[in-house]
Amino acid sequence: MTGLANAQQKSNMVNTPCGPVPTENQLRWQGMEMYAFIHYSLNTYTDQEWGFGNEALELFNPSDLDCRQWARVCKQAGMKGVIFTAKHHCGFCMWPSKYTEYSVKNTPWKQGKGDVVRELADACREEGLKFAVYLSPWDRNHKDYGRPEYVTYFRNQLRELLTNYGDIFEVWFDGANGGDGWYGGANETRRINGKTYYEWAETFRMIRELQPNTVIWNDGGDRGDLRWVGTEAGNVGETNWSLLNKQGDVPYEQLHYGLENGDSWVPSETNTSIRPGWFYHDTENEHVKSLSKLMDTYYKSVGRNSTLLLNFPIAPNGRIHPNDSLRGIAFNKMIQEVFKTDLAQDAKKQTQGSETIITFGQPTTFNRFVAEEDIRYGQRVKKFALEAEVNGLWMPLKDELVEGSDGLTTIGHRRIICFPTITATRLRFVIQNAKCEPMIKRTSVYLAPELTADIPDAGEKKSSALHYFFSSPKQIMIDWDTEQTITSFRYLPPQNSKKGIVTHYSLWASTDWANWTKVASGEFSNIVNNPIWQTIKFAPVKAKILRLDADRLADGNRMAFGDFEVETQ
Ligand code: FUL
Repeated sequence: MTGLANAQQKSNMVNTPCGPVPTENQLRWQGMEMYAFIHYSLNTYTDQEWGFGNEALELFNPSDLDCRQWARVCKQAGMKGVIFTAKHHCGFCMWPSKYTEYSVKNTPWKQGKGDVVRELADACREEGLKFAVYLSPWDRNHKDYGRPEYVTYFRNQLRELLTNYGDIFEVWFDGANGGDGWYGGANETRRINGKTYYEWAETFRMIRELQPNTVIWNDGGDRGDLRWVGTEAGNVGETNWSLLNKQGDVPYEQLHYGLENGDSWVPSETNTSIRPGWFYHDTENEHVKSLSKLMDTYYKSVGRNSTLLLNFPIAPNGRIHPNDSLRGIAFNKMIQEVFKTDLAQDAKKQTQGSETIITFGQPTTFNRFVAEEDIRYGQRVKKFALEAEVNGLWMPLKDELVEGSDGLTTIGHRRIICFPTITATRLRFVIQNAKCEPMIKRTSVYLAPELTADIPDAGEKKSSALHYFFSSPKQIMIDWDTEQTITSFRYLPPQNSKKGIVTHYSLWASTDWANWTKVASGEFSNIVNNPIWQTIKFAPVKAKILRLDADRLADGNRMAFGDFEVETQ
């Protein structure tokens, strides 16, 4: 312990209010640090990210569903628990809910006698993992979605999940709410007010009664116990306060960085997938995140006072694909390797006022610094400095994963600072600004192996090989000199802004500029939160001109793209 205050001072400070403090549940949850998401539903069989709500029940018949394999992989990947998509937006229930016919009970799998939630809950317990559920509030299957009756249905389902499957460590809802759907055959668009429609306060009360030790996720609406970080890319702000205000809207900045003077303890959870999509797609098998990317995600989540919720999709056979499991396990091994030996363990640590000097017995080589606050007493540090004595000279260190500043701001549960490898005799850690007396419970240094950087893409856009033009702000034309046989169209949305992202499209083909045939139309689901390549597949079509209509945009009134590609035969 490198306390900046002695034990007596510390015990006095317990009674010194320094802003909000975590509950027991939040502390326990924060200590889990990494846990897995598992996305599995009918989408797995339709190659979609969001089901419409009318996907056929017959599709669900995995040949080799093995929840024990999922639990073993998660365990070996260093996950402390699993959150399972018991029901995604399509409304299909992975357990035999007695409140709907749209569930595993009406599928060919195990002649309708199966229960994936049960199998996974049991497997997790056998592996010593905690278990939790994701229940989508948006339900594109249910006829009553948008009406008060649906809220009762939603709570009934939640009650089933919270009473029949043992301890649930977290209840995960979803910010995606309302839009088009099947809705019992109505086939229409239903908009709801996410703040008022679900009457969250009542639902939260029920959750607390049924699962007093759980934590509730939310994205900034009615305050739960933890917050979404505003992106699915796998990072939270380098400045990350575990605070928000109890009331009021929560804009992206607050989701991502927290609120320094917030009046409630609402820590962050960073959720991302091990591959581009949340659900399994064959086409992504070679795009499982590299070890470097996963380590970068770890530093930008667990290393920034957050937890990491890492998704493993289930493949159609009912198992985690070997590419994902091998990478997940390698990721955990790398974390263990990096943090195996604290090189400051035997060093002399002297603290005076706000400054701690670590004096190494001999010149020591390292590239990571870790600091932790004792968050039982709140989050206090606002700004710190780090200097290393190299060849007799003090040199300032900065977080190399942060651009534009030194990145040495908040600490919280854990802050990991990455910098190029140095050999130093001393390290100076100075707290320059804090809300009140800092309560540092750990400082350590490590030497991480160099990782091969991801191979950057060549920077060349696929679309630069095509002749295209905008015929209107919401229409793009691509033409060729000769007739082509086109098999698919791929769209990459703009990467840094929601403006112009196409959420609903129609694609048309022509051979003469006059007669147009609709090739495909639909929705790019979840494209705003997860702006990855979207593929539109169709039966081969002959065309000299292809036209993409942006039927709906996420924001703004002019369509935009990061890139696009046309595949021909
Ligand atoms: C999003 C959903 O829309 C995605 O499909 C996925 O479940 C992700 C975790 O949350 O908002």
